Amino acid sequence: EAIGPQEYTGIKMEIVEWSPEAKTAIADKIGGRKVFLVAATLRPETMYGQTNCFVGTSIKYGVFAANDKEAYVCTLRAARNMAFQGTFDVRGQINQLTEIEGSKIVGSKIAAPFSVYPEVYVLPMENVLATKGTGVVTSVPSDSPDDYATLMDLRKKAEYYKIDPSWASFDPVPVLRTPTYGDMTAPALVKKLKINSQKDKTQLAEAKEIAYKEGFYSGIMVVGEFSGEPVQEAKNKVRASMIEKGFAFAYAE
Ligand code: A2H
Repeated sequence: EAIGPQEYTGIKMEIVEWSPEAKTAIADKIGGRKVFLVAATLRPETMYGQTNCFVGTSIKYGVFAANDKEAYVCTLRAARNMAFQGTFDVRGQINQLTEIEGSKIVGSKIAAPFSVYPEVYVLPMENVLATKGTGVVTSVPSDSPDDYATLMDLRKKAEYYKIDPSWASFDPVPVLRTPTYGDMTAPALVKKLKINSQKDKTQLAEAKEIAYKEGFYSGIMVVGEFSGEPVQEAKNKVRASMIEKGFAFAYAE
């Protein structure tokens, strides 16, 4: 675990279409605001490869007014942090419009900024921690072993996970290339370490470590505005570009 503040990027994923259950729960509570799931990531340069977004099914999420026009879905814990980071219109104050369980958000269609797939779905992940980031994880299966293993679980057992198979049908796309693992780092590591599912936490922790180091120190972008540039340089450029376009904001904890 990192010591000292962790600098995340909060990715704003606008709700394009609520799941039927969420629609009923949210209706009339948001005052006409646009609603965004906010995913916390340490890898903004990989956002081109988003294929879905993950929530924890038993996590309680709040819908918080950022201002008169926008509301953000995240944990109360994250909203409290955001309130002191200039994210909301009134500093230090939280305006919770309503609350919703993760299981009800699953199946909602959302916009994934910068992704080659402009619209993707919200899916369940077992290992989402309510105590880290925003409790919302955007999924990049090309470069995150956790995301890839979870996506494969969902495809294998759609019924068990109570999802429509079409929601998990977006294939991983190449985002960056490394000399050792090519342009599908996470799938290569999942295979190499014989990871069978999101439940293989020990091997996944090792794969995550390798993927992160390999991508950061040896990766070259193969997609987007900074294609051909080293990940080390592209990382902050992609982040700045997303923030400038209003698709993201800085989030620390
Ligand atoms: B990362 P750290 Cl491509 N529960 O974003 C579980 N995981 C969470 C989380 C939560 N509440 N909040 C964020 N995360 C994930 C992209 C990515 C990430 C890639 C590769 C590796 C990677 C796409 N998912 O993370 O414990 C988010 O996934 C491995 C470092 O604070 C976030 O960045 O170091 C990362 O874990 C933050 O983990």
